[in-house]
Amino acid sequence: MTVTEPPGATGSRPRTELEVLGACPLDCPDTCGWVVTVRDGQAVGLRGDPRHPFTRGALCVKVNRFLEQAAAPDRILHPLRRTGPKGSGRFERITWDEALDEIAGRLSQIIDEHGGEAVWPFWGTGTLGYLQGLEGSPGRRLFNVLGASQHDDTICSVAGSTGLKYTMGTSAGMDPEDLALSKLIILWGTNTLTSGHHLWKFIQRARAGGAHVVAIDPVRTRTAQQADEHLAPIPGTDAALAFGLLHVIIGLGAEDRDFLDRHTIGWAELRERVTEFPPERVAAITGLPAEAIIALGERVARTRPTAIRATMGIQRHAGGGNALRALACIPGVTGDWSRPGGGLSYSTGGHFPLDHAALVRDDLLARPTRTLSMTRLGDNLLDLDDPPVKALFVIAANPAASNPDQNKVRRGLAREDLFTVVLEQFPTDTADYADIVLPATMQHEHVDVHNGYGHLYLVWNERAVAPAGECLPTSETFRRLARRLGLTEPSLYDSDEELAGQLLGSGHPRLTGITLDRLREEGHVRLNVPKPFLPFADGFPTPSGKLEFLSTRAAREGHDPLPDYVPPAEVTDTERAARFPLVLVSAASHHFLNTVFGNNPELRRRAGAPSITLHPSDAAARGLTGGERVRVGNDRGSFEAVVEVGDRVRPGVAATTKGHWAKLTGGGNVNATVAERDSDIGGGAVFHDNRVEVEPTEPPPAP
Ligand SMILES: Nc1nc2c(c(=O)[nH]1)N[C@H]1C(S)=C(S)[C@@H](COP(=O)(O)OP(=O)(O)OC[C@H]3O[C@@H](n4cnc5c(=O)[nH]c(N)nc54)[C@H](O)[C@@H]3O)O[C@H]1N2
Ligand SMILES: Nc1nc2c(c(=O)[nH]1)N[C@H]1C(S)=C(S)[C@@H](COP(=O)(O)OP(=O)(O)OC[C@H]3O[C@@H](n4cnc5c(=O)[nH]c(N)nc54)[C@H](O)[C@@H]3O)O[C@H]1N2
Ligand code: SF4
Ligand SMILES: [Mo]
Repeated sequence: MTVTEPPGATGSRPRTELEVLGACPLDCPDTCGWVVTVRDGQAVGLRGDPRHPFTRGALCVKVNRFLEQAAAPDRILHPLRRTGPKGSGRFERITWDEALDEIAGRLSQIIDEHGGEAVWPFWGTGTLGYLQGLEGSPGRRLFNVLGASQHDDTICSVAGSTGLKYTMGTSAGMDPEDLALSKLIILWGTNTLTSGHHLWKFIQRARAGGAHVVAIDPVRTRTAQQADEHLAPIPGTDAALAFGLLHVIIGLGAEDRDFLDRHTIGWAELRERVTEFPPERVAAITGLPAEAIIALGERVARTRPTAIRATMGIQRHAGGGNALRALACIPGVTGDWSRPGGGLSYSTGGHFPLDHAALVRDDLLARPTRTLSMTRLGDNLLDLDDPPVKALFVIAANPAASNPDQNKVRRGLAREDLFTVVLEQFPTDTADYADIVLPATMQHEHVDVHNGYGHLYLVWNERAVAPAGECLPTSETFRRLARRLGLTEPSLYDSDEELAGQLLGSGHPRLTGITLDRLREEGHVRLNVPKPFLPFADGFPTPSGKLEFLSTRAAREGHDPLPDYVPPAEVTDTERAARFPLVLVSAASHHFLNTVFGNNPELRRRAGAPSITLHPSDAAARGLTGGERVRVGNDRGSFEAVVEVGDRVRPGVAATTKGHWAKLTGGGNVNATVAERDSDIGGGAVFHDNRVEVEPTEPPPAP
């Protein structure tokens, strides 16, 4: 933190101006460092930290409006109690004492009657801070003492992470900064310029060094538009494409024999599987021309190092886990893992050896309790018994807008016998269903510690200003609730700084010298890893220590020991295709971060109304020319959208974005159409594996 002299202070009272270092809390790989300018206790400016090696001074179109958002008139500033029916959003202001008394009373009664497992702490991704949100860090000690159900965070990256772990032993691959050293970059199901744009400068650096950039995405996104080449496969067919590329690579004899012998297991079996995917078959599965598959396979075969950047998009399908597994085989065959600038980059999260166990203290559980899947919220609220969920704590999540099968989720949340507490900053679609809403601080009002999942820096977030209204940090809310419940376990009362110290205290060499004091002083610190970073120079963290094309661990967990192509559930369902002909992909919005900022007037204006992009042939078949309002739906539900026509999508595929608040955009959003269904591995959500039809909402004009 630096204190600067006031430039030309006027008046009798001296003015102070502080620059406070912090971090963007949102679920974005870039985890930017930021600088808050504080004048007389008020946050008057926010900019990217120019010294942060990844941020380099720039935030993004969304977070540039963070301070405006923090001061927005709809910010929740006091505890609230519901006065209208569930879902109505009608509340009265109450005091913290009243709120905590009511919560403690209801909770004790529910636990007495139904046991601790009737309580479900439901954590989302509103903040990735270890102290205020990530993976349920705050409150988890308390819920463990209460013997609550465990929350399985399946909404985002579990399929891909688990799939990659089978092959690589971890989902943490390349340092994304090392993409700058690549000669071929494949942006595979990732919209870099929208969903984590700071990586782009490293890609541009590679280009300056002669790299070729290929985008593989069923939609011509901003990123695909900027690439040198764009392949648009049928959604959910990436594993087949990966095998097709390997077919070409192996056909050319371009595999790295030495790497295969020394660092992999299951090469013979993988090669056998690859023979099932000649380019002609892959062309039929993916809808890509065989020549394009052959040409890209040849390019990978002859270009060292090749980097694959694949993030969360391609796993949101029935075969999502296997898709990432298959992609991870490519650098194993080419040997790119041994070259700086080569390999696969997905999430760097697993490279941070933080002591998460010390933070969440699962040892406080008296006995193991059941695990409830986040993306089965509807099923779990409506169909569970023994015990049913009777108390739901929603923490930094907005499931009524973000979860699959919105209508089912709402039916669950509407249950009169369910006691729901929502810790929030804004009156979201979910908060409308709360019995009690507790006001949460925003990032510049609390402390937190973050790691990037698209870089290798730890970032400290210093508190810059006092909380707005009566808002409390989520960590403090649970300390107060513990006290109200009369709990005596001492660790429930550890301060935020104590918690941060425990998290950093794993003793791992990558953290040597990275103390809380140093992190606080410097704002960000890179892990103790070399640059460039070869993550598997000392072997892969698999059971064999090698890259496992053939995974006995996968087999033990009920999967094919080899990666395979698992077809998407709805994309390839011909019966369903007859009723709902359009495959709808709903990826990241440029102007919202999940549903955060979905209520910001300026970002809503820039984003426009929810839209659906149709290929000209699909539009023409429905008599649509663009600009019409339509209802987009299937047997699960529907939402309103405005038609855009363009060849940004391939025929049969339609595109929209996530993030719109249902209540601000006609009462439903895209998740009214998405199924509550699990992916092949890890039980992940399948947002892009979805079929719909569109119908005009207005009668066509008279001829
Ligand atoms: N601006 C902005 N940034 C964000 C977010 C946001 O909401 N807005 N969300 C954040 C979060 S939580 C996450 S998880 C990430 C998500 O960001 P990404 O990892 O980029 O994931 P998605 O946006 O879901 O999808 C990425 C791309 O994959 C494409 N895609 C969909 N299905 C397939 C397929 O089967 N194959 C291939 N090859 N491509 C496919 C989509 O068209 C899309 O362009 O971004 C984070 N960053
Ligand atoms: N159709 C479709 N749906 C999707 C996706 C998709 O690709 N397509 N992507 C999915 C993905 S990748 C993700 S990660 C999920 C995200 O889904 P969720 O985890 O539900 O995340 P958000 O919708 O952003 O809601 C987070 C809420 O946390 C609140 N919040 C922020 N900071 C804090 C804090 O410090 N304390 C507290 N108490 N609250 C806070 C915010 O105000 C916000 O309302 O959405 C998923 N939904
Ligand atoms: S959302 Fe991403 S790009 Fe924007 S400020 Fe946050 S970390 Fe940076
Ligand atoms: Mo996500």
